[in-house]
Amino acid sequence: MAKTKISLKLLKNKAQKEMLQAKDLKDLDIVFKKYLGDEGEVTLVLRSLKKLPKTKKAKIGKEANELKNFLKIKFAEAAAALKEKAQKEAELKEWFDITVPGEKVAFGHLHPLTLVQRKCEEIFQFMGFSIIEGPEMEEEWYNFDALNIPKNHPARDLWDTFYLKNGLLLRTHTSPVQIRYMEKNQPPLRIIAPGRVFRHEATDSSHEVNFYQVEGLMIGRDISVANFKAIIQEFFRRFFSKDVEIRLRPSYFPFVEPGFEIDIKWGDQWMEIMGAGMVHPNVLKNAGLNPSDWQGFAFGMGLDRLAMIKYKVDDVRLFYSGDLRFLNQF
Ligand code: FA5
Repeated sequence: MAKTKISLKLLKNKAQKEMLQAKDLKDLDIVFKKYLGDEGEVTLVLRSLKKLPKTKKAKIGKEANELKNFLKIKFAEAAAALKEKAQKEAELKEWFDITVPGEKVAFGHLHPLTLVQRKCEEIFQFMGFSIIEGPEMEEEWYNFDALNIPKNHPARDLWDTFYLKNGLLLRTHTSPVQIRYMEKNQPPLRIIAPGRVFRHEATDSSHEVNFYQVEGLMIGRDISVANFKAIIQEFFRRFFSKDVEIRLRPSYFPFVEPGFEIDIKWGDQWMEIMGAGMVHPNVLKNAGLNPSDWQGFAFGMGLDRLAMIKYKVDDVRLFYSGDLRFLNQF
């Protein structure tokens, strides 16, 4: 009996020692089988019990069973520890260097045309103009008739556009906003209306089929061309941060009288930048105002052309190219 007792203790120590030496679950399984498997050392002790006399059987049997249960628990603990270790090692393989500087987030920036539009809005707001919006899909009445361009008027050819199935058209200029605003607001008034316009025309370096304008409208009792000239000169001075050479050239628009165009000196050429004039009495009437009480000027400025001059871009189509080599320069 003394011998069995010693050998049980020995088994316990050996098993525990080997268990701790197991490097992975496979190793551990081998150790497990060595002691608790079918032919394992502890199993064999238990199996040999039946050969022992009754008294010994009970005592050693108890001890051997305790050892078996003890080792089972220890194996389970060892297995759990090895699993955790394996998991940690796997995680470490995915380790990354937190001290490496992060990749810079690439910030986008505003499109040059948006920059120009915002600058215009800022300057005109400073001069007391409100910013108004109108629809890009417009009624024929607002885009043409109300602006003194009835159906068979030849001026409609200048503003050929896209007619939509819903009976509307894509506005060819921002001038319809004049009418929409005067219908609902009494003078004196001072607004600008920036926005996108559309034309059915061949493109070239200064013409696109879709581009941007800023409409301007100032109506009062005695607003004159002199007011227009002063305001627009001040606008250009602020916009280009210097005095620029401009010229007023007589021109014809059905919705103004007199009408003119404004050009800006661009290198050794003149670039046409806007149409303008004194609002035609018929237009005031169409918007519900009495032309003998009110008068004023209106203008329509090409934002793309302004941007071309400001940023020295020689082809308007670049603004719509989506070419990052171009856009990233702003
Ligand atoms: C008009 O559109 C008038 N509504 C302007 C106006 C308003 C006159 C109020 C009088 C009173 P026009 O078609 O000329 O006019 O266009 C005005 C400006 O838009 C031009 O001077 C030019 O700067 C710009 N523009 C015209 N067509 C194009 C185009 N295809 N691509 C880019 N810019 C253009």
